[in-house]
Amino acid sequence: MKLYTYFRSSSSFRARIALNLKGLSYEPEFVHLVKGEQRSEGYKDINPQGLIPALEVDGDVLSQSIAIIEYLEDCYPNMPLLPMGALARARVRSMVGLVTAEIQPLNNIAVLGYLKNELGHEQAAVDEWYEHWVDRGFTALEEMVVRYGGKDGFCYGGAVTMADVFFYPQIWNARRFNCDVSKFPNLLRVEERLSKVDAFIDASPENQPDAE
Ligand SMILES: N[C@@H](CCC(=O)N[C@@H](CS)C(=O)NCC(=O)O)C(=O)O
Repeated sequence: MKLYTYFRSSSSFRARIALNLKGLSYEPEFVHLVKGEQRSEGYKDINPQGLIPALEVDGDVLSQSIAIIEYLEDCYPNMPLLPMGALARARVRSMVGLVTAEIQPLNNIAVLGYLKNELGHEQAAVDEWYEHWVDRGFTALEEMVVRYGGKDGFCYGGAVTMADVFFYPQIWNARRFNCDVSKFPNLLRVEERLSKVDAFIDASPENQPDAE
């Protein structure tokens, strides 16, 4: 398997964690987002959306981190990332949706660039925008973790799930943008717990070969 990735991309970070948790080796192919390599014709042949991650499997290419990780879950059910039971699975997917639909798309590199370059906002306003959507999403996620997180320090129940796989890169990114995450004690507890899991450590941006 080949993963198109960039060390700081939170969506690629999700895919790296899932691959690691399932014990799958992959060949990384680096796409430098700041240099705009995702918009090159060569890369758009691979993923017409011009976004990473993309996962190449036996000549086929998958895009969108949820689809990639659900594919891994279907093909490699060892170390399941979804709990048993329809309700439990739906709750985990709610947390995944909160991150993937309500936070990350509003704060990705293209959106921030558009606010600054096309709409002419100052960097301070762009930073405020970023923190606003993190704050709103994390306020809700904090409450969900209180309700469903159990005592072991994971987002849902007593083991790592897809909710953790999607949450961890988002808080890493929030810290990078200097958001105040101190007001989310339960999220901090989950972050602390996950920061001790090898699959998360090995997938972290600072441990990638393309880290700068
Ligand atoms: N919904 C997509 C989001 C992918 C995404 O936004 N990727 C970012 C990096 S985290 C990207 O490639 N940005 C490049 C750009 O916007 O030009 C997923 O979950 O895979």
